[in-house]
Amino acid sequence: MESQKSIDPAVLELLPKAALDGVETVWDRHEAQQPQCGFGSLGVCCRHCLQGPCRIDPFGNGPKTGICGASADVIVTRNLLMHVAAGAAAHVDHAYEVVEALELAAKGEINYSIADENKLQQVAKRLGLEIVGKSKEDLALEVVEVAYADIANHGKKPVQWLMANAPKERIAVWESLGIVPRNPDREIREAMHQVTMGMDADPVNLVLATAKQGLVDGYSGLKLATDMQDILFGTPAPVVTEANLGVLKEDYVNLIVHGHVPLLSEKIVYWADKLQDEARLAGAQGILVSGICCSGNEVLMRKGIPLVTNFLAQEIAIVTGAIDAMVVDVQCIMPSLTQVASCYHTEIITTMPIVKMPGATHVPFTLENADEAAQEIVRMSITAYGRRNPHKVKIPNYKRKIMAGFSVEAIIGALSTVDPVQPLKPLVDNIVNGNILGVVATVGCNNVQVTQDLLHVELVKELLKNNVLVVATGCSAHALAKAGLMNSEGTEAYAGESLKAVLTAIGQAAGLGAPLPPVLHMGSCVDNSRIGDLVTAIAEYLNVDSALLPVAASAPELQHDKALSIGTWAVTMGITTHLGVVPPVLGSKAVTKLLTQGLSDVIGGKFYIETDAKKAAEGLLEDIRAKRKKLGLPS
Ligand code: BF8
Ligand code: SF4
Repeated sequence: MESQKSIDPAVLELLPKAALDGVETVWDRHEAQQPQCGFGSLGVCCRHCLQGPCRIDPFGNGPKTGICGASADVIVTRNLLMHVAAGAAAHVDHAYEVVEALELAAKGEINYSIADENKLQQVAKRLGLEIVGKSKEDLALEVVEVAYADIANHGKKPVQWLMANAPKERIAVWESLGIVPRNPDREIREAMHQVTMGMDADPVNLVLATAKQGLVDGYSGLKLATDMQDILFGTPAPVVTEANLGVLKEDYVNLIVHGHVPLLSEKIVYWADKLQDEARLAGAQGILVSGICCSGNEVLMRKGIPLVTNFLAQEIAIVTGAIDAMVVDVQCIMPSLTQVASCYHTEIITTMPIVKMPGATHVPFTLENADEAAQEIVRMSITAYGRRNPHKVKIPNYKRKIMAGFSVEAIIGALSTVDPVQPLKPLVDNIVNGNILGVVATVGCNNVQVTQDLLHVELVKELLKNNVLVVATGCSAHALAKAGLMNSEGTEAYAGESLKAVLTAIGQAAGLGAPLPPVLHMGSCVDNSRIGDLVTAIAEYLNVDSALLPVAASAPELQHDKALSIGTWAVTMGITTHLGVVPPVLGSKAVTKLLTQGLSDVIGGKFYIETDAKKAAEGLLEDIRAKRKKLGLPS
């Protein structure tokens, strides 16, 4: 049934067209995989050495250990550590690419500039650097040096980016557990070592190692990447645009940016604007750049570029027949894209040495040739427009207005219109008095195992009704944008009375003439660091441990290793973190209990697994109320 695939009306409209056009989608391939392996789903399959694969029989009288003697507890935690370390590696790799860009930009060796000196100074101050009397280039180089010192650290010194930015109370907890990372690369290497055959066989030790990877992700991945990107491209401020497939324009060259690192997509946006005339000469009205996944979020936040769709509908976007080129960099790019594109005129363009696809055109993108590569890509999209078959074009008429761009700086900016001296006060006062019951961050992906966007949207509607303020990133933000939860009308329709009153008052004070949206779009997945910064700022303001705040997180439809590592970081921050898709851990009862209960005694946070949206909302509300009660706040 189509309706079980997605709740996005644009996707539902195009699925029959996909079938007619002979396109095989992610949903078809998911069906072909049924039934999926039960051992793998429970996490009790091990392929860590060539004596295997081994699998544990979690229910019957089959083997209780692998050939080497590893138990279900060991196999499950070893697999989990590997997932989380892979997620951390993806974000750390992303972050250091941008560190390198800042270095070369500051040296004047590439055509990128430092767009946000104020952010640079804030970052430098946090790192304890002197800022007075330094040019922005010199200060940037000092900041870069600290980032490089973290990956060059071969001693026991903790990661400086973490020490400078994490709440003090949290650092004390992590130190007591011995999980403060020293050097992101070394920690990831150590994790890869720790999971090999004949290494760690203590599930508790493996779970602590997993928590350490969460910290690597949080500070040397997410936080570092966001800091660098804001310095290079600017800190987001509120922007208004639209989301969903209806943003595509039939008479324009449609060029999609897809992936994650804004180094490429920023250049594409720039050159698409410069080359509008060439598109007009080719018979189009102009060039429209729009975005998928986190590349979409990045250029939305800083440039107001419209959002096309999220992870699960990346193929469906091509089925519109109106996409002339889709350019990708790294992460979350389905290998099927070239196959789908072969049914249309769409050009798939890969750009990175570690992401190539047979059937795509590869335009190598480097920091040094960024402008040339971007121009070439824009021109390829114009040429492809000339090959478009108008009979194959169908753009669903669905799009929603959205307000995005809510960096912490932007949120504080809006709040300072109410209280310029203590900008956090209006937010915190309203949390304390119960007008805002709590804050929930919804993050992460789509996952084909569940109806696209359903869990995100249903969970959030339930939370809003109960006066919980929601902040969102990643594909969750896309889902909520498409559902009309990121505009003032969304506040009128879905926010509980006291939440609505607060959002209306802030919206009026900030001169919007309308309420703030009930869900604040805080950016891409690396921008989960912004949520961490907000939580840290509130905790500092109240002088309490972040683990005590009435704050929770949810990755309702997670699929990627990165989502698991972000979730692990949230747990280390002391935050209850809901997962709406069951991760492969249930094959060990002891480990499941540790992750969902035991961890909270040790670290303050825990995972909460619930696949039903209503029940998940109830569970999160219960968690928030319990935290309020502990703080002596009315609930
Ligand atoms: O980094 S939410 S599907 S696009 S992993 Fe991927 Fe998941 Fe989307 Fe952004 Ni994040
Ligand atoms: Fe089997 Fe042990 Fe090898 Fe894993 S490490 S495949 S459980 S023998």
